Amino acid sequence: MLTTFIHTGDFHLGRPFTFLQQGNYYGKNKRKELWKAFDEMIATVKATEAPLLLIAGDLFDSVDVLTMDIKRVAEGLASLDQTWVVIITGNHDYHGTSSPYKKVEWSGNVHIFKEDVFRSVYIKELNTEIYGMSWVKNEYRAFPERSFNSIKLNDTRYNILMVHGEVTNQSLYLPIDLKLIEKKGFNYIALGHIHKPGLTPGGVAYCGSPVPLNFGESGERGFIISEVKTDYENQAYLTASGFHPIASRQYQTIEIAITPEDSYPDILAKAIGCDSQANRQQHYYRIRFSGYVNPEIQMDWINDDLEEAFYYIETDTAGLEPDIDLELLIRENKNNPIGQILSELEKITEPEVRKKAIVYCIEAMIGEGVLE
Ligand SMILES: [Mn+2]
Repeated sequence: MLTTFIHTGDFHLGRPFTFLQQGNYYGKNKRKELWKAFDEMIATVKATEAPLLLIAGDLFDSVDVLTMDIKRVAEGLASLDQTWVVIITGNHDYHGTSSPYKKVEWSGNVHIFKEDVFRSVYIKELNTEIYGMSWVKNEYRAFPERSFNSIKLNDTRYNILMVHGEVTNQSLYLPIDLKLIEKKGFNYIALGHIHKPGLTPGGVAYCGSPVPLNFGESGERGFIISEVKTDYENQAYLTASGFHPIASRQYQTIEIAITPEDSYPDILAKAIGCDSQANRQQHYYRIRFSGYVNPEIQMDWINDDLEEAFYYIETDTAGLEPDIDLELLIRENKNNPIGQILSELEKITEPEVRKKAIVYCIEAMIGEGVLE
């Protein structure tokens, strides 16, 4: 009888991480963090004595991951000798010619779906039937509807569906029609691919990425633990699912508004004031400056000047405009070289280059006392 199961996926193990802030340090730490999350997942399966673990695709980041990484996963799953593990492949680790799943031996408790039509595995001791479809190439513009429609559920069993794709009308990543899959009558639908965890009241869930992978993935991450109770009187199964967070460094994108009255130390203080010292030394920060800045202030070294206050910091000053009334300056200097230079610089088409050129020019002119 099924009592507990864990739904995870989208680990993207073996992913090479690159960061804007220099050095391989962050990539190495990120790689370690992924493995730590995998180990924590294995430990949780053991601690909860869950008899079933579902991995809904993209366990590996690519079909070119190192064999040692695949072995590490296979060993971790083999250590779950009281647990059935059911895996589907996703767009990143699709089961093609160079499938990572072909490169190592998998223990007897691991079942891997290897076709892009729906198949099922029935685990008798859990009275549970799991239907799944794997990716065998890296693009699916259509859901295998005919194969899905041929599924006939046995209502006396606990029925689970596993699919890796996108709940949407049109996609290159296996579009899923939620209504279609819901009405079949599965007790639980384990989805993968979308990295933001989400659970519907109808028992359809994206487990999300257990560790956030980039600045697009904000908020808490983890996996899903579901409890199953059998209602013998009504011959039904009751499933209650909860989210189990995994502690990892989060990605924070923060907007900071600058005014022309702010001095350079004011700007640094605003950036450092965005979060507590403990948080700044823990998470990844991307600070976006916006508003108008005193044209005397150069933002070129802002990242270096903030580096020590953060574990990881990247800054974006593209939304920051120099506090200059350029039209007025050009008009006031219409008959001298200052106006001529400024109106030439204004013709630069690339906005970032234009902005910098005008700021440097004005700064130089103020520095030389030509302009005040
Ligand atoms: Mn995917």
